[in-house]
Amino acid sequence: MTDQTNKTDALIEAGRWLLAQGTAFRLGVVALDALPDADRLEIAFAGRSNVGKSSLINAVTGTKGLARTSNTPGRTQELNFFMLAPQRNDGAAWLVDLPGYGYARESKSKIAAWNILLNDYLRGRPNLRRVFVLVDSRHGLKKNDLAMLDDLDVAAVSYQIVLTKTDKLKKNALQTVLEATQKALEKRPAAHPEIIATSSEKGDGIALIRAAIASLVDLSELGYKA
Ligand SMILES: Nc1nc2c(ncn2[C@@H]2O[C@H](COP(=O)(O)OP(=O)(O)OP(=O)(O)O)[C@@H](O)[C@H]2O)c(=O)[nH]1
Ligand SMILES: [Mg+2]
Repeated sequence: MTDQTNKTDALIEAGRWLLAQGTAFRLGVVALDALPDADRLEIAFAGRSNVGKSSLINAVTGTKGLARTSNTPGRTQELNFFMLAPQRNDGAAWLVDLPGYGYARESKSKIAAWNILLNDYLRGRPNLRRVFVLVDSRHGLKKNDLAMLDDLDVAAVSYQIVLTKTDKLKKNALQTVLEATQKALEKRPAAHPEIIATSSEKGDGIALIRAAIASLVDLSELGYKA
């Protein structure tokens, strides 16, 4: 077994342990002055409306119905804060479910207000350690995704692309979208090089998201023994 495999296996186990510590909904925020204190690390889930952000949070935390999901785009209308491992050392991290972008059916003024809130949050949050940017594996990166990546690159906020709904895709098609996405990230300074392919429905890639979260958290502070 190579070192790389060892490391990955250890992280996957750490991720499994960490997310098994539970997650609790704490607050929904519609204005920046209502954000919780930036006193612990934060990991946010961003992406186009209906891409599967809330579903992924439910799959990763193993808690159906923790984040509200819907067939109708525009379900999540607030920044929803979930405390990871709330019983451990006052909580390990914030997981943040963000409203989707690119949803056209709301009023213009409402969309503008969401976008301002979202951008101000992403640019100004000092404890935001990583943004998972979710992209529908059937569609790949769209114009408004690229605009989001531009903003994150400029703000130097580290992000990682997560492909969603891979159960709806043939294997060859997944490889094609992975390669195209990889290429699109090459010159982007704040992009994490690894892309994670997921299906919240089938569970594919969920362990890798947990491992990525665990890689950011100080596990020894939480009482984890590898
Ligand atoms: N087949 C399949 N459907 C999925 C998957 N993940 C999410 N969905 C479906 O996609 C729709 C949108 O899911 P949500 O999790 O609510 O999406 P969201 O990104 O939070 O949407 P907004 O909050 O509106 O921005 C729902 O009908 C989900 O059941 C998946 O892995 N596979
Ligand atoms: Mg949602």
